[in-house]
Amino acid sequence: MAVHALTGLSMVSFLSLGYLSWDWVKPDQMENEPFSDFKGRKPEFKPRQPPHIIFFMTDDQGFHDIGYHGSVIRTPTLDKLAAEGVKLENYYVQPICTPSRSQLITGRYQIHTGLQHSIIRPRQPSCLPLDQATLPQKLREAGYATHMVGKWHLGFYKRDCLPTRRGFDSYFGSLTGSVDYYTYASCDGPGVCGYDLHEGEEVAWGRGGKYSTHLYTQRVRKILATHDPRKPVFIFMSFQAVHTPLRPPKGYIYPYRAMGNVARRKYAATVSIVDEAVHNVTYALRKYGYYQNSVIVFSTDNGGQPFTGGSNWPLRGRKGTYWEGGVRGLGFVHSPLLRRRRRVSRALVHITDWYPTLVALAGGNVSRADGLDGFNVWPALSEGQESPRREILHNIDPLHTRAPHGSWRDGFWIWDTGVQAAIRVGDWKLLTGDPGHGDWVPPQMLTNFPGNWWNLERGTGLRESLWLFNVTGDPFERQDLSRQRPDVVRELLARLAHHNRTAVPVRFPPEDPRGSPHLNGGAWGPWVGDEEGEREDNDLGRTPRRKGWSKGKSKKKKKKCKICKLKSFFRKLNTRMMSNRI
Ligand SMILES: *[C@@H]1O[C@H](CO)[C@@H](O)[C@H](O)[C@H]1NC(C)=O
Ligand SMILES: *[C@@H]1O[C@H](CO)[C@@H](O)[C@H](O)[C@H]1NC(C)=O
Ligand SMILES: *[C@@H]1O[C@H](CO)[C@@H](O)[C@H](O)[C@H]1NC(C)=O
Ligand SMILES: *[C@@H]1O[C@H](CO)[C@@H](O)[C@H](O)[C@H]1NC(C)=O
Ligand SMILES: [Ca+2]
Repeated sequence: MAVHALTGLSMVSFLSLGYLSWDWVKPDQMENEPFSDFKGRKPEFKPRQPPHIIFFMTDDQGFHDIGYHGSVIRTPTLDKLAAEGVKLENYYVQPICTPSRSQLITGRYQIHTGLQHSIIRPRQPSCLPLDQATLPQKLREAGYATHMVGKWHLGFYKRDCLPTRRGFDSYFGSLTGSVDYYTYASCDGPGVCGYDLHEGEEVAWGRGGKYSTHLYTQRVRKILATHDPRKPVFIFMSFQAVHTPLRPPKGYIYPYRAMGNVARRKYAATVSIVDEAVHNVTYALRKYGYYQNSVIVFSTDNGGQPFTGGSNWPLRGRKGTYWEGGVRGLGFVHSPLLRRRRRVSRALVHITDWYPTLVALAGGNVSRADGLDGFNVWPALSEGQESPRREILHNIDPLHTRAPHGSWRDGFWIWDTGVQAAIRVGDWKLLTGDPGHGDWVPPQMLTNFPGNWWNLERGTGLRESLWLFNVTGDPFERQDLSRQRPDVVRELLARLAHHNRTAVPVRFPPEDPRGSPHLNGGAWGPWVGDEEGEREDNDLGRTPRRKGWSKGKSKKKKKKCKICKLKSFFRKLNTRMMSNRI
């Protein structure tokens, strides 16, 4: 009882500090104000030459972890780019890595790719289905050079799954979900560690040692310096930051030394390095003549993890949950090609929308026949038109542990509320099953955070299996309206049932011990041969083969020495590093 009183009290004091106001969304910046000077113009805007597209994605950056959302974290570059562009303030991503990335790159919901459940684990023989066309493939068809730098996390058990086989001309980065920022070691349980830095389809031995945000920035700069700006380029810069394990260089921590909370301090520094990276890349865009004809998109992949310094305040929940804190994304578009700049957009936008939006912008070909779940939102972003999107299926995960209190009866015999699912229709959001911890974690001012706070809030209020919110009026999900509005509940349950009828079976194969790095030269990489892979997947389309994954004998000797050093390093690895792999 005392515990709850304390919680309530703290909440009240945070409320009175004004944290709950959306004060960064000024009413005069709203998109639906009348703009007479644009009336009667052709809605589509086609630049003479397709624009260069730079897509920045951060990993686990929380809603409250950017300067313009009132954060203590300093992000001057991101704030400026966003202020000059269009801030997306009704923008949604998926709650964890693989799902968000799969939806970005296919324009489809997970129920249509089989990736409904969890992430792809390093030893799982699974990857983004090969019969799905990808965003870079489409841009390549439209004449783009396509480059990816950074985190993949869409599977790699065979060569055909690698980024260079899924539409990217070049790739430099890590294939698994979480690596060390300097050593590029990635662990999948105690003792199952391997090197994970790749150049194209080869292990990039000897290229580690440098902090990844700097390393990746250097790579993007090099691409921009060597590419001919007269040919359109797509660069997907997929930061490893700001995922754990947080080890920012000391110099970047210094400005945050006054922060009592150590996790938050390191996290803040990590975000600031991303800000600097975006500054450097934008500088290179200008210097090498890309900027005037470029579209820059910035997006997080999922909500923040308060346990390790992230913050989604004042939203409910965190990374890995279907509460707004897990799925409401940070994002903005910056481009000289935007027709109406310096705006906050409240248009409903989802991560699946980038695929059709960017392909259309590139002059490429997307048709209804492609079966996309995304919409072309460029007119909404660029001109403030209404979003064509009315609904978002956040997910249906039939493998997630059943909510103990859920039943078909609670779902009016329309839906089994034991199943984890969430959907947004207009203002309404409905959640069923176990959406994950639904706590509101305030900014980490407490030195001993998360300790005390976490224990107070955790696991409370999960007796239910169905919630309904007017997320437009109540973005913090404080007022469950499911009892007042059974009519709306039934409607949304029917939408879930409708979507469920289009779902493909979940792919979540058991781990394959052959995937262990110690059986593959000390590195993570494809372990299933092409022939075997073909037998397994002969129902799926494939892209043409290229020169293979190098296991050439000539290289073995050189590798071995590196492996000895790495192996001894892996033995010393702290196992705590593995606690946050998603
Ligand atoms: C940005 O560029 C400056 C100047 O070249 C350099 O010192 C800094 O390390 C770069 N930062 C990143 C994150 O790449
Ligand atoms: C677009 O793709 C469809 C099939 O995917 C094809 O029939 C059509 O000819 C293509 N259009 C253009 C302009 O390439
Ligand atoms: C979703 O569809 C599957 C396959 O058709 C079915 O077995 C399952 O019962 C459906 N789930 C719900 C909650 O309706
Ligand atoms: C949701 O709340 C907003 C703000 O209070 C209100 O304007 C809107 O009409 C509500 N939507 C529905 C469907 O009731
Ligand atoms: Ca993530």
